[in-house]
Amino acid sequence: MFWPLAALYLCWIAPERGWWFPSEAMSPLGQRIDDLFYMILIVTTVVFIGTQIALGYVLWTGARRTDPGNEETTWFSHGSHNLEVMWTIVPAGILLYIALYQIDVWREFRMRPYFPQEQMTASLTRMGVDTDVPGDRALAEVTARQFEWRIRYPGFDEDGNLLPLMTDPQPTDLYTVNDLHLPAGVPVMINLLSGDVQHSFFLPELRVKQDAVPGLVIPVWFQAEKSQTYDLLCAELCGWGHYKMKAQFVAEPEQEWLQWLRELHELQNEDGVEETDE
Ligand SMILES: [Cu+2]
Repeated sequence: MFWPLAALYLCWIAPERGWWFPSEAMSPLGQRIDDLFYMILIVTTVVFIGTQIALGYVLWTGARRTDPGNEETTWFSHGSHNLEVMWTIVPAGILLYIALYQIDVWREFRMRPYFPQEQMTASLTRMGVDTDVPGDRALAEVTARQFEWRIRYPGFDEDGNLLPLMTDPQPTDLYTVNDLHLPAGVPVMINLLSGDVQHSFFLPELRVKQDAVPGLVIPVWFQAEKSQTYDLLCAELCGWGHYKMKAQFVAEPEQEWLQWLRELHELQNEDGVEETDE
């Protein structure tokens, strides 16, 4: 009796103590993903209590069969067809319900036509990017490799306007390692690649997790609510140095992000030669 009761008590207090998730969800979609987790927690708690009570009942009635005066010392059960049907159909029904219930969150998170394209385009326009150029709206290309995150950003043209990110690397592109910066408060998209084995792009506070698969370019969108630094981790055991793939994701207002990119541009184009007037 102790362990079921302890488990029940922990189930009850874990969410409000913050033991259930790494932190509160820091993105709008993350909050909906948490709601799905809580829904499943309720279902599994009810099922857990039900099966524990059923188990206790069976043990209790089984023990009573050996009372003094009872001829039988053991009670054999050869199964119940009705019970078999019931505990097949009920879980199947619950699984089907969960599958249908989560479909709209899944669609927004993973299916490209349902990405918030208009908001992403509006954000690019505010930052002065020519959005008439066809192509996707990614702000960075993130390549996971053993054992780091290599990040490629678009650079600036000669007039200092931010360029759209191209599929192929450009001479104007800017690079960082383990340091992902993107605008906060708006949906942003990255293209996720792998340079070698399978990795997993994981922003725990934002509830974003997506495998990086060799040979695929996977678009991932998310929205950081607050301007702050978040953890960026690899959630796929990818080799001996897997633990080293801890990086940071800095979310900052659009204009600050632009300014940070300009500084990166200055740094990467600094050749160390002083300019002369000749
Ligand atoms: Cu990895």
